[in-house]
Amino acid sequence: MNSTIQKLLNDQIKYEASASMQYLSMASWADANGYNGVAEFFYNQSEEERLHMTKLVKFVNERSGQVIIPQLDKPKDDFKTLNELFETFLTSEIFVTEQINKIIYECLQKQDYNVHNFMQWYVTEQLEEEAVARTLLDKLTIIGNDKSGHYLFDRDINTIANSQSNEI
Ligand code: OFO
Repeated sequence: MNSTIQKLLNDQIKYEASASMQYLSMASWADANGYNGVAEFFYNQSEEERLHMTKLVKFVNERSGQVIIPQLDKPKDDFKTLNELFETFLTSEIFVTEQINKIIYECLQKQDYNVHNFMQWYVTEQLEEEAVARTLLDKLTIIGNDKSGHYLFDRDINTIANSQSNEI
């Protein structure tokens, strides 16, 4: 495997792992603050990101590359509002998309169509996750500071997220 691509894939393993820990931290914050629906949503997101990470680890090993399991920074764990929580979600997903695009670019430069093909799954996944994050943030913007709106948002979050991903 080309060393630049291997390095980028290892970086991506770290980003997926960091996203998983970040979402776990967000799930825990939501749990502690009485938002059980939001907590469940982020526990699930955290699991998904862990699977994204593991998929990369297995792929690099299958290609006889060298995997480096990374040390992670402490995730953000202090949020003032639900809006801040979901802004963090969207920012994280946009960042991950940008990093995936860098891998795709490098694959085309180095003509590694095998990795390019593998990464298409992540491109599709990111399209979906960014759309879900934007939809949820839009709903929160509409709700504003209305506490009963937050209650309903927490109750309905999985329905909102699922209807979004079904449209894609
Ligand atoms: Fe949504 O980050 Fe994984 O790919």
